[in-house]
Amino acid sequence: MTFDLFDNLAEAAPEPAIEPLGDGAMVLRAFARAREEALARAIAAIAEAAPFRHLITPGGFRMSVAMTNCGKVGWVSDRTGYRYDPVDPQTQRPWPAMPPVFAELARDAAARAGYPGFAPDACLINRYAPGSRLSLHQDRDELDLDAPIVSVSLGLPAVFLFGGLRRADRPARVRVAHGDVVVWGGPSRLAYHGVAPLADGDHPAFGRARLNLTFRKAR
Ligand code: MD6
Ligand code: FE
Repeated sequence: MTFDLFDNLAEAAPEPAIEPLGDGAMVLRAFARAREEALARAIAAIAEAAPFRHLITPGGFRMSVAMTNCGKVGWVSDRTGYRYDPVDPQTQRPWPAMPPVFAELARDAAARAGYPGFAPDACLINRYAPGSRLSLHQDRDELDLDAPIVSVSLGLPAVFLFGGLRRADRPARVRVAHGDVVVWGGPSRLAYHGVAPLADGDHPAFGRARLNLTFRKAR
């Protein structure tokens, strides 16, 4: 047995499992793939109870991304501002509970990225149709900025925009595909980020859509 064999195997690996994105931020390629069917079923059940809707920004614009939530609190926007709300303003009921497969995936991805013990209390579910986009923003409505954010991409691939701590910092463009998980914390926790307009396509499991789950510790 020679060590050359191991060198060759390492070189043949398709791509690194962890791709650094910035200080404290990384992409775990295909990390959610093994749980894709359970995730798809759970999303459908949540959307039955708390339908996807296009929120209005405080400035009065209708968001092109459709959103819903699960967990103890949900992220909502209206003319009065952004907030985490324990009640879905559309149904006047509590948000659906976070399914175990969601919480376990988020915990495992965070641990893999170096953030053990992540216990999210909120999951925002974004649905993108071709052309939908999310402009550069910071996630700063959470009380606990020590906890990371875990972001799961499903369905059509997208270009994730990852900037710096100032809005004017030119963002990197990172392709995120079905099953990829972005973990985001520490010095990057308040980095500006967004999603470029979704290109059209047809995904075998999700059709003409991208779904994104963002897990947070909001309270
Ligand atoms: C999206 N994601 O990927 C929107 N926020 O559809 C986010 O806004 C986001 O992916 C914080 C950390 C990771 C994210
Ligand atoms: Fe965000």
